[in-house]
Amino acid sequence: RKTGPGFVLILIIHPLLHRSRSAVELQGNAYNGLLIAINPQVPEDEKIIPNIKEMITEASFYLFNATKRRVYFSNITILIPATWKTNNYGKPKQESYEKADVIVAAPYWKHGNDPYTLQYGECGEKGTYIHFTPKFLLKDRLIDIYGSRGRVFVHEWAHLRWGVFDEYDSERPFYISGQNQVKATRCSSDLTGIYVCEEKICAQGNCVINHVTGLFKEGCKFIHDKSQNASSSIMYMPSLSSVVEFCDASNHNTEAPNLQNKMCSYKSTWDTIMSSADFKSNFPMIGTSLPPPPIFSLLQSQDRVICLVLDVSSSMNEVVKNRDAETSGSTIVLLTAGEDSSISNCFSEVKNSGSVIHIIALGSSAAKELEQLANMTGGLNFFATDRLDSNSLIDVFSGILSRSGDTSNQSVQIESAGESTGAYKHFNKTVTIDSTIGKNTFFVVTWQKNRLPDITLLDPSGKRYTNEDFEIDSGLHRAHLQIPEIAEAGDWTYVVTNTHNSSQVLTVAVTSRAVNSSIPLITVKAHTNKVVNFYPSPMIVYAQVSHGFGPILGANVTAIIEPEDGDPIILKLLDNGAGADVVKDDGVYSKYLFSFSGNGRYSLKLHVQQDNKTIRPHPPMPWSPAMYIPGYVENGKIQMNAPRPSVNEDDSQVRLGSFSRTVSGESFIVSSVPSGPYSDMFPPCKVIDFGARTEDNKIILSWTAPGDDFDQGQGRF
Ligand SMILES: *[C@@H]1O[C@H](CO)[C@@H](O)[C@H](O)[C@H]1NC(C)=O
Ligand SMILES: *[C@@H]1O[C@H](CO)[C@@H](O)[C@H](O)[C@H]1NC(C)=O
Ligand SMILES: *[C@@H]1O[C@H](CO)[C@@H](O)[C@H](O)[C@H]1NC(C)=O
Ligand SMILES: *[C@@H]1O[C@H](CO)[C@@H](O)[C@H](O)[C@H]1NC(C)=O
Ligand SMILES: *[C@@H]1O[C@H](CO)[C@@H](O)[C@H](O)[C@H]1NC(C)=O
Ligand SMILES: *[C@@H]1O[C@H](CO)[C@@H](O)[C@H](O)[C@H]1NC(C)=O
Ligand SMILES: *[C@@H]1O[C@H](CO)[C@@H](O)[C@H](O)[C@H]1NC(C)=O
Ligand SMILES: *[C@@H]1O[C@H](CO)[C@@H](O)[C@H](O)[C@H]1NC(C)=O
Ligand SMILES: *[C@@H]1O[C@H](CO)[C@@H](O)[C@H](O)[C@H]1NC(C)=O
Ligand SMILES: *[C@@H]1O[C@H](CO)[C@@H](O)[C@H](O)[C@H]1NC(C)=O
Ligand SMILES: [Ca+2]
Repeated sequence: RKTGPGFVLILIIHPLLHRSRSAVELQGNAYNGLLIAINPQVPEDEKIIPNIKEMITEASFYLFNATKRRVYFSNITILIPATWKTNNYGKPKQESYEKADVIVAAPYWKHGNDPYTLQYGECGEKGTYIHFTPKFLLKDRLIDIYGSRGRVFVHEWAHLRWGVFDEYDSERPFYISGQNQVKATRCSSDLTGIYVCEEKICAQGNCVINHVTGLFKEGCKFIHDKSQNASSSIMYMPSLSSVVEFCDASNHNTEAPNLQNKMCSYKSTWDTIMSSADFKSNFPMIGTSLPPPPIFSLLQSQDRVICLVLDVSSSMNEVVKNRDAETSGSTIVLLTAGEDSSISNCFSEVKNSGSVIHIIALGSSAAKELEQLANMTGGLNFFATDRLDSNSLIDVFSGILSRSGDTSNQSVQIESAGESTGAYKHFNKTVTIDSTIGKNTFFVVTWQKNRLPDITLLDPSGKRYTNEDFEIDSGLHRAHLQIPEIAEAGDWTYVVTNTHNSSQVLTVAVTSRAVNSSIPLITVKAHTNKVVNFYPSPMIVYAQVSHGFGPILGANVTAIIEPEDGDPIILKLLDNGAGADVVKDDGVYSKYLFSFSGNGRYSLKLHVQQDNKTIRPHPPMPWSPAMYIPGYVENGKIQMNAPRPSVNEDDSQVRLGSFSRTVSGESFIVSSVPSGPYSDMFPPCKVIDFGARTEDNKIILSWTAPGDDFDQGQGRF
């Protein structure tokens, strides 16, 4: 084996961003375990916590009524960052910023306060988190613009929990109805208001039809009556006081060109919600009494004890029992290659231990129950193959992160490469240190045979590092170099020469940290949409590439998926809004995964690379944010809100130069793959970007063609 404890302990400090599943459970009619976390960079403000409590309390009653007495919020946890004053708050156990359902953090773009839900799954799939800015929670003038915070919360909760979509569409605010009339994209269509155009753009403020599109010209807006009779929909405009329900089959507007219709095949939001798992066996509360108000627990993040457990051949019981009350809330990283038939004996103890257990299953014989240990403690699951040419253990350790939301001292992996190198041959490559990183930069080289390879490393200005500069551990076959102070941004080239007279595997891994805590890091998160998959159902692999909260577009993203036995599957992930990729240009790259070579555990690794270029997202926020209400008509008078702050070029993206990242995602399990050859099982996927426009009396249709198998290969039409 090429690893030893010493090797592992050095690497344990390498974290990586990883979002794990929500811990919210529906028990009876009550949602328990909702986690709201405040980012460590948010300055302390004594009003934030009371305003969160007020928001959730209002939301709970509104939600209860909107779901016809089916669900409300009960136990809520608010996670306060370590950067805030201590105040006898509780100590977190399995809660961490990275797992939060709701985050409070700096805005997505500089002057924006739009609440939004990070949602890039299919219809009915859960979102990742809801993002509120501190200003949204503190500035009461924003209530006129977005509606009351509790109502906004229920709107976002429906995105997050039930995978429904908005019923407005800022890109397509109008449509031509079946009666050949121009209408505002909305639900229900009973909502009343007037069409108004800014005086600057249209004469006398009247909306004018554009003869090419048949729709109103730019500058025209639909201004709602403040007082309405229509009671839906919450996915449209919960800020209207009459709106207390979701659109259902009786009033759903199937003509509106919005995401809900596009993604959910014209099904109403209420019908989509009712078909979610929450309502399979849930019954409305009987009687007329209101549910109890939510209960809040306040916890404050603190440093976590990390304990590494290598290969427990005896029993998991020992590991958990030895943890006393002091270490509850610690993190255990369990690295195991063996079988342990008694794992399930300690499940209840594990569950009560208050520890988070991350699992690294090594090789193909690791016990089958391991995944459950991580599942019940909110830990992560990884699988490392024992193939010699992969750095899988190094990569996996980079996948275990401090998860506090503080990226200023977080290590990121830039390179992970390995190659079987012939006698006296060399292995060389160039890695890019980008402008966001450079502190604590490590180069780590490993080899197999009892002979130190020749290592040469050149920095961007030509300075040369050789074996003399590296710290060498010949017993572990490993050498490492920490670049003093800040590693220079640019291309670094390494050449590792095999000095042995037979061929061997040489590997190189490079990690670094943020250069300055005020510069956001370029980060990559890797995950699949399922933890267990049954053939022939397909999976989706996702990579989220971002700079702070901003998406990075146009990167080359390659997924390497390794089974227990057999060759890795290589996929190029795309951000093109077609096939598995729901939203174009949101920095989330996706691809279907369906051609499995066998059953068992699979590991996931991503390589992300980008040249020196800048592509700005358009619109600046790719996920549909809460509606910015232009104004209302009240007693026949138009009352306009302050206009939406405009997005300035510099706000949406800075020039980053070229960069690269290597990231491991959680492992997953595939079963029911037949052993023999199989016939063409896979249909082309659904077209989700179909469009039509008129030009010179012709209708031009456009769409991205799916593949023969989902989004891969060439379909025939
Ligand atoms: C509750 O919902 C019903 C419709 O289902 C509505 O008539 C009623 O006004 C709502 N009550 C409140 C307090 O929002
Ligand atoms: C919710 O909180 C109450 C009071 O703190 C507690 O009694 C109850 O067990 C909690 N429920 C859950 C599911 O955690
Ligand atoms: C609401 O309903 C009332 C009574 O039916 C009617 O008088 C009023 O005009 C309606 N308001 C709107 C905005 O449609
Ligand atoms: C974790 O376990 C629960 C209950 O056993 C199951 O419903 C859930 O799907 C599991 N989650 C994952 C991610 O495996
Ligand atoms: C950053 O992390 C390193 C290694 O864990 C530690 O030595 C250093 O003190 C940390 N720096 C800060 C500013 O927290
Ligand atoms: C690696 O070495 C080969 C042969 O010496 C050379 O052609 C190539 O340019 C080198 N690549 C890098 C990235 O330095
Ligand atoms: C490699 O070198 C060792 C001694 O260092 C020698 O015993 C062995 O025969 C050599 N192998 C080859 C393939 O030349
Ligand atoms: C970090 O960047 C900020 C703004 O760019 C600058 O003011 C500050 O001096 C930098 N800090 C360090 C330690 O370089
Ligand atoms: C990205 O992919 C394109 C096309 O495959 C290729 O031309 C380009 O060199 C790649 N860029 C990087 C940084 O790897
Ligand atoms: C990126 O390109 C710009 C101009 O295109 C250039 O000024 C800059 O130096 C380049 N940066 C790097 C790191 O190559
Ligand atoms: Ca995308």
